[in-house]
Amino acid sequence: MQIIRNNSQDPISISNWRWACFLDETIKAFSTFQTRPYQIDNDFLFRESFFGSSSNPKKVILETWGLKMEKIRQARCACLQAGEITSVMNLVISPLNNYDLPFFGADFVTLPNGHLIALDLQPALKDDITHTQHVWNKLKPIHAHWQSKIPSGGDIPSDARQYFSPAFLWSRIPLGEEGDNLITKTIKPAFDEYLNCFFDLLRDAKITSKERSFQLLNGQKKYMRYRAEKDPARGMLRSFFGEVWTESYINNILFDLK
Ligand code: DBV
Repeated sequence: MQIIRNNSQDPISISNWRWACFLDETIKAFSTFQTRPYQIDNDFLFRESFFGSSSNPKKVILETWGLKMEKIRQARCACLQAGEITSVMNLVISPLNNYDLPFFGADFVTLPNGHLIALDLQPALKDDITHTQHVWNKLKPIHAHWQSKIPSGGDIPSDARQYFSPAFLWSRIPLGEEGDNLITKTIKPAFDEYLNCFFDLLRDAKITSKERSFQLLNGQKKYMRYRAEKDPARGMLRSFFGEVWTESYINNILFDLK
């Protein structure tokens, strides 16, 4: 059945997409606000392809959800399912630069070798206490509670550290029942608390001075440039959808603040 998505707020319709309840929670959190679709070409709203051997081709589907609203420049989610196992949710909520707010970043990735969980309220200005203190005071105790229940994710690329807060929830979890339980009983409630924390900050955020908004814009652009250059999914997306489409997707949709 041909899936037609005409705008970024149309529901995601990937059957057996592992992370559906996380995006549903995000959509519910936005439902109390006036939101509008984010302009995304059809080529990136829905994309389907096949991979694997010609005798036994497997389907890969990618759909992009998105919106914008007062205080939020772009909220978008890359939703991918490739075959039975590989399942990705890459969610980034980007505030407008005239509010002293962090990015909401969730990178949930299931690959044949396990689940990767990266969740954070990521600073645009990490070394600026005005930008970080009101966030970390709230988030650190939440992080301490949930990180203690899951295995560590191990090292992260050193040049990426400046884009994560001290409350970065980071884990690598094995596939299988044990992993499924951890995702349901620990990752989901943790995600809900990080999301609530972000929306509390969003409601309280007051518009900043012009001078401050320039500082925030520079920090946001640095983050976006880093993520576009170092996107760990580049190889995978190119293998599924080709180089041209992938570079346009990464630079003009996912990390489009240059
Ligand atoms: N990561 C993305 C987008 C994805 C995506 C847009 C559409 O930014 C998926 C998909 N992330 C993805 C995949 C992997 C990772 C890894 C497929 C696994 C790569 C592999 O193991 O083959 C958080 N994502 C990671 C890693 C981290 C993050 C730390 C592991 C290290 C790595 O492989 O690089 N969030 C991610 C990240 C930053 C961030 C790298 C950087 C600032 O904010």
